[in-house]
Amino acid sequence: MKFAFMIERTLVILKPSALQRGLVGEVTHRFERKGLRLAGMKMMQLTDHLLDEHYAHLINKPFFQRVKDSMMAAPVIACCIEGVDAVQTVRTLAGPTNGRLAAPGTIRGDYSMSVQENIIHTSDSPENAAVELTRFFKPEEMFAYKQVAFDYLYATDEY
Ligand code: IDP
Ligand code: MG
Repeated sequence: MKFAFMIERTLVILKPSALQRGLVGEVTHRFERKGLRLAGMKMMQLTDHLLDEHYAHLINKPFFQRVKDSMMAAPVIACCIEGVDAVQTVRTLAGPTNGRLAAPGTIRGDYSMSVQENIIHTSDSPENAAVELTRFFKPEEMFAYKQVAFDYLYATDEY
């Protein structure tokens, strides 16, 4: 049988805005309830150097330094989240960049009034997810274990 979907891992960062507004539990809860598996989670203080790499695609934007400063204003929680099509599923749960335009029911739509202060980072492709997870996690900080509900989350042709 040819499988159409892949179990993927993606990087989620709960930004300083999530920590300062007390939303860590609420946001994490949404991923758990969806059925995604938490493979890694840690608090860390981001640095200018790490953000130069992480936000390299924004380097010529006028707001580049401001976005980096915002990401360093408090610690963040980095999460490795796994599931079938996890990259796109997590992007869909997050909603578009601008919290004011994000639909209710999405994380940004429910908790953000801002383009910059938009609660979470999510990897935008499986290729970038792999690069970003390597940047933020050591291999031993990402855990493989069987989710007890796995057989009730997917059909056998979905992974
Ligand atoms: P994404 O987080 O939805 O993938 P990106 O375009 O990758 O969006 O931008 C990364 C982050 O940079 C955004 O989440 C947001 O915090 C910030 N950002 C993006 N565009 C703007 C802008 O026009 N003004 C201020 N901040 C921005
Ligand atoms: Mg992005």
